[in-house]
Amino acid sequence: MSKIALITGVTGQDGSYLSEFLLGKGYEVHGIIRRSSVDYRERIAHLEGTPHFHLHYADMSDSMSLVKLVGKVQPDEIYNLAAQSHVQVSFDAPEFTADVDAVGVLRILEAVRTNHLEKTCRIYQASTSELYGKVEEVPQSETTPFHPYSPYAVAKLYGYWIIKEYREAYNMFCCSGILFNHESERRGETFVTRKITLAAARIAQGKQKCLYLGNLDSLRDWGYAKDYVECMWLILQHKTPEDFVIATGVQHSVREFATLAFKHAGIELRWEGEGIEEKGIVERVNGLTNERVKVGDVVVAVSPDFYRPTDVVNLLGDPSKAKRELGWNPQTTSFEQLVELMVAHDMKKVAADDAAAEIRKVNLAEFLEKGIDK
Ligand code: NAP
Ligand code: G4F
Repeated sequence: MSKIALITGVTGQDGSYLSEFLLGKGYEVHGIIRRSSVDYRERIAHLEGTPHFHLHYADMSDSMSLVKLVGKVQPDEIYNLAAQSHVQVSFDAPEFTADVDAVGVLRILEAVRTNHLEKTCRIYQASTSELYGKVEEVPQSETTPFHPYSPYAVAKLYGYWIIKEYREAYNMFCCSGILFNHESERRGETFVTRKITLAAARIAQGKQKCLYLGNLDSLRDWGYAKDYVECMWLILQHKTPEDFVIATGVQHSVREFATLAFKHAGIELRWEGEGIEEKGIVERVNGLTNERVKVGDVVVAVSPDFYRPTDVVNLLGDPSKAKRELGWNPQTTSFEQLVELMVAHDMKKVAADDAAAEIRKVNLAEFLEKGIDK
């Protein structure tokens, strides 16, 4: 009998990689999707229609939908990845963020209890390094005190504690993976890494003039999402339910990420100025096929629009426990490889998007010429 997994957040970056990973292990995978007026299933489109992969409508803010679905699917494992996951957006929509990211976790736990699955169903909660927030020590490990520093982090802290509470109160196998930032070619386009790799590709291809960013000094421990989903599974296969920090143990600034990304796109940068006045200026170009990027052009500038009311600026994880107890290798993909693969992907994507737009233009021109009513 194959194991049954239920993934909330299946359409997200991690949900899509985790689905592939679990299908590869022979699982029957069920995912929760939401109704949307536009197509948001791009990341899992290649899995739809394949055997053992099933999608169901439900919502983290709708208890009844979760209770019914858990009863129907009878999962052996639940991976609770669904969240309003953007920190800056959580300042604009704090109540929604709390509902989905905090109370949503409680709804999942109660759905399992209501269906009397608490002895058999293991639950993984997508927790976050944002819990460390205004950090109290560097690097951060499982014993570092939390100091959440955004509405998102406060909501996720509730999720962390309610998981721990149900583990202790009801003896449930539920755990939090405290994951540090992990990125990929499937990363949402408004997170800083993907925003940079897409902009570097567009600027290199003459489709954009300048990239506007916020805090360039912010430090992150960036890993590759594909490596991290394995850990989610390993945490649920562990003999006892425990929480784990998942990180690479290597730290870089936003500025360093941008420098390397532009380099892979064929643009060497030098930095001038400080704070709001800082600029990334073209120092040298290598192998670009268009002549629109010139030495001396300002291609990165700072905009206060991307500053946060409170910003987390020094995240560095200590993955020793995961290494020791799960046998996980935190350096499978290096920072340099991560940046390179994201830029290579986005260079192709930008070129392909242009080709697709050209085809759409031709189709539209033909359509207009022929006219729909004639
Ligand atoms: P993501 O790409 O933003 O995906 C979030 C997923 O949650 C999407 O599938 C989204 O569905 C779903 N979702 C949002 N609100 C929902 C609701 N009300 N009901 C049902 N589904 C809902 O996030 P990710 O990067 O894959 O991250 C996965 C999880 O790990 C999140 O909980 C995030 O907070 C956490 N985390 C991420 C990182 C990281 O660096 N990536 C680090 C630590 C923790 P739609 O497609 O319909 O919007
Ligand atoms: O890419 P970010 O938006 O990711 P952030 O805030 O670290 O959150 C991500 O990682 C968390 C794990 O630590 C997850 F829990 C969360 O769900 C999400 O996946 O921003 C990274 C840093 C911040 O300090 C931000 O201030 O980059 C800085 N930054 C500078 N300019 C920018 C920008 N961030 C964004 N999104 N856009 C900018 O233009």
